[in-house]
Amino acid sequence: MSGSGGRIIALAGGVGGAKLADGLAQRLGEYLTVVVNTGDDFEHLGMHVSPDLDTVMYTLAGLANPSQGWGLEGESWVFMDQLSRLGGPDWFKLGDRDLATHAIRTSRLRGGATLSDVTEDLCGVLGIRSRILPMSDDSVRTMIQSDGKILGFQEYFVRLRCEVPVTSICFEGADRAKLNPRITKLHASERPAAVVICPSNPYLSIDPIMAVPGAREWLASLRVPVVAVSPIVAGSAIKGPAAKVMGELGIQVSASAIARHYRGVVSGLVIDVSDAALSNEIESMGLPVRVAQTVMSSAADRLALADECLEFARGLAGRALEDSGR
Ligand code: FO1
Repeated sequence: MSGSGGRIIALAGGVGGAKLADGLAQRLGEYLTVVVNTGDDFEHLGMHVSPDLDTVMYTLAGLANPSQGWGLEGESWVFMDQLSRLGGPDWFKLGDRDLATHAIRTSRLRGGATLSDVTEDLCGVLGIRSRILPMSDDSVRTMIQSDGKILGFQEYFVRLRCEVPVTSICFEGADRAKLNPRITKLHASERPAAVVICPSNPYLSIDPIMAVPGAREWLASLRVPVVAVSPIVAGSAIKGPAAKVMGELGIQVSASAIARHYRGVVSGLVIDVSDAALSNEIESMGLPVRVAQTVMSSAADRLALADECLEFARGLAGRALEDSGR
């Protein structure tokens, strides 16, 4: 499965997802396709910004800012300085080099290109061998309901720093969106060997992908192991607001809750070594568990987790799908 053993599809959102996608990309090169959440996309200063696509793209190109996780390493901020001086909206930081990506994307989209076309061309120029596909070429916007107010995702995430409570989450436009046709075409020529759901926020990054009509059916129709990595480790999120959001939605913050969330979609769950004690509880839900080090602090950690996922999926490949609760 790794290298010569077949095509792998990864589903990913932003920073946490991009790290595992990077480990998989190092192992699999062109045999990896990453399907990316675009629910975080928004129009800002007249530009179309696709934060998760860019985070995955920059990470796989080896260009990401390692401390932020998003944006480019060695970025300069002359544009932001001037924007602030002019009284412009400076809550969302657009680096000088990063701006070029948004400008090219916006102008190509206005000229009639699809988000998939632009992403493919940018990835080509950046020398990325794996394929990166937006979940849809249509507009889907993750919206946060907080105490009666509806907030756009970046307004919630960046401007308000996730400080307001989440009452509910919806994916505006998802019901009218079409799953990216390049995704459904993927297995027409060659059936993938497995799907890996990266440790992205299940509620804010993976659910928008699943909300696109046909996404769940497409996953099930592949009839291959679908392995998810829990982003919750020892009752906390490795990064981002997953734990806070789960608490606010009345969901227990644990890897077991992630197992319940993904039940019916995945055929196995990778949990962190610190959660090994939850294995029996999760397996009693009919979901096989792999215990691994899921916190990725180094490049070697990304590769090691990628290998764990691929080996786990290989082991599940022979199992009857009904046995694993799908
Ligand atoms: N995240 C922040 O916390 N602050 C920012 O100012 C910010 C700017 C930004 C610009 C371009 C881009 O592609 C991503 C950016 N992000 C920023 C990250 C982004 O908001 C989130 O990481 C994702 O949407 C969540 O996955």
